[in-house]
This record gives sequence, structure tokens and C-alpha cells, in this order.
Amino acid sequence: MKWFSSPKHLGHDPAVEVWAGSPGPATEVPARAEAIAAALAADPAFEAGQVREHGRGPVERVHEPALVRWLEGAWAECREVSPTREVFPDTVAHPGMGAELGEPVSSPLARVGYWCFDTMTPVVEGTYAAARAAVDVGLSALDAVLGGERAAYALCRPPGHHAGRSAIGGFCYFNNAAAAAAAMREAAQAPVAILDVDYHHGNGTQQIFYNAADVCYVSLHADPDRAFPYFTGRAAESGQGQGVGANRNFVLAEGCGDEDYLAVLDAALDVVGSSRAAGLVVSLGLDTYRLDPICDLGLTTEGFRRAGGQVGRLGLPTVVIQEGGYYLPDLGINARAWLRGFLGLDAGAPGPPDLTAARPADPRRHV
Ligand code: SP5
Ligand code: ZN
Repeated sequence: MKWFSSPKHLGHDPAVEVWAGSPGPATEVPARAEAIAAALAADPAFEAGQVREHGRGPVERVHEPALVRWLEGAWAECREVSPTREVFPDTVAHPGMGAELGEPVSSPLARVGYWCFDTMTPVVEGTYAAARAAVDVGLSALDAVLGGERAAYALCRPPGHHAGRSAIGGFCYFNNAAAAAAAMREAAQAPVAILDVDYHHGNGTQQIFYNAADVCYVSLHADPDRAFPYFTGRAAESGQGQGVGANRNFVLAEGCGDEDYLAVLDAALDVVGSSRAAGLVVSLGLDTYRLDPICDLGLTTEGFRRAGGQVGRLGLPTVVIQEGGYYLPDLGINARAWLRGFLGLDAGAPGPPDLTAARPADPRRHV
């Protein structure tokens, strides 16, 4: 399978995020993508592809152009007013304020609170370039699929599924999966589907396509009664207008393990299968892992392989987009297991690659 990544993700390197008012070390860090890249680079089932720039057009197809303009200059315009190298909002545009909301013209900090909905999505100097590159990574994987590959993997970072048409949040700035799905729909001139298996509900992706009949969004995630993003992701949210019926949410109970999870995944895949989709975008979050530090499900590495296998058996041209996943020691093997499962392979070597395996045999070794 071809896979794509960009070194520009390294410039998005926040040291700090804020949860429930407390600053702590950032969770969504460059080492995440590096861990996955190392696992794929060491596995001959994967071949690195070339990332091509696609410009602003595909970003502005799924985001308000004013959001893109703002993010481009946000860090620079906040340098003077932000006490740290990470820029956070201090006052968020809340509907209860009763104001006629438009993008504020005078205060840089007001603009942050206008476009950003939480305190865990810092803007640093390299954020915009990294977020733009992540969209290009996804679109380059799509190009490979449009060129005839059965599937391709986009190692997107930062992730994207919490970013809405006019909002950043949940570690997400531009919605990589939405941009890929919109471009896929355009190229195929046919309906497409998005399967979102990140632990968290993809509120941004849901919102962007909520009125669309030809992009079916299907998500499995922790019940928002207990998990971020709290305000979206319930089973009753089924689409609006033309899009009624093209949005499906499946909620997972705390501690849900492989067997229960795979049964729900089967039901979700039935929805995708009957959606008339000509292609599939997968939002692949690995934060459903049993050891994930910020989540509470119980999937194993073998569960990821089986999940990938179930998705692969749909038989659709597929672009896999990386979303969350925060347990660094096993992030690489988990991504590889899911993707190898998709290809119908075993999960691969359990530990780090054996670098001695490629060397000629040493006659003095008797092990
Ligand atoms: C792409 C992605 O996976 N974004 C996830 C963003 C959600 N971050 C979780 C925030 C949960 C805050 N809970 C605080 C509990 C402290 N023990
Ligand atoms: Zn997540």
C-alpha cells in the first residue's frame, strides 16, 4: 500500500494544551507521526509516495475562506498579546452572548475566540503550514486511489475531523478527511462515504456534510455523554434537508472491547455498503486502543487488524486518513496492524523491526 506524509507536520509542535483550565503537556505531538512513519517504513508491504501541493481550493471547498485567511496570520498577529508561544482563546464566541456574531475586526485575541471552540487546540508558528500540508497529504493519497490503487494511507498530522466549516478545535485545524471526501466526490461524480472510527465523534466532518445526500458520514465513537466533543455524536443526529438519512452515529460504551466493537463496526459497514458510495474515506483514529492515555475503550492490536480486515472486505476504493491515537509506544504497530488487516495480511512483527534480519547470516552465531 502507498502511504504519504509531509515533514511540515514537525513545525506544529505545541508544548502545552489546557484541559479543564489546567495547562499540561501537549498530547497531539510530532512524535505521533514519526512513530507511525517508522513502523511503515520498516515494512515492505508499504511504499512511500510523493506528496503534491493542491493549493487552497480544496481547503476552501470545505472551510469558510475567512477561516483559512485567519489561520494563516493568526500566530503572527497574536505574538504581542499571547503570553506563551502557543496561542489560545480567552473569550469564545458563545451563542448565549446574544451578540450579532461576525469576525471581529480589531482584536487578534477576539479573532482566536471567534474561530476556535476549545483550549486544547493551540496555534504555534508552524501550525498553518502543517495543517495545509496535512490536507495535501490526504489529497495525494486520494490521487493514488484515483490513479488505480485499491487503497492508500495518508499520515495526516495535525488531525482534522473536529474542524468544522468555520471552526478549529479538538487538536484539528483543517478537516483532512472532509477535503479528501469532497475531492473524491467531485472526481467520481458519484456519492462517497466517510467511515470515522476515531474514539471521538467527528463533529466537524458531520457538520460539513450534514445537508449532503451524496456524502454519507458514519461514525463509531465514545458516547458524548461522557466524552469530548460532548455536544454532538448522538444516534438521533441523522442529517438535515437533502442529507436526512446520510448521517449515522454509533455510540460505544466505556471499556468496549474487540468483540463488541467489531459487531458495531459490522452494523456501521452495512450502512456504508447500502449507501451507493463509489469510494470510501476512513478517518482512522487509534485512540480506541486499550492503553490510550486520554480514552477508555479496550481495543487490542489484533482488534485493529480485524477491524481493518472488515473494512477492506467492503471492496471500495479507499483513502485512509490518520486522526487521533496517543499511546506512542504502540501507535506504529497499531496503524500497521489496521492497514495490514485491510490488505488481508497478518499484523506483522509484534515489536520494533528486527534490523539484523536483513544482514547475511553470521556463521559464528548459534541462535
Ligand atoms: C483528533 C482527536 O483525537 N482529538 C481529540 C481531542 C479531545 N481531547 C480530549 C479532551 C478530554 C479532556 N478530558 C480531561 C480529562 C482529564 N483527566
Ligand atoms: Zn480522537
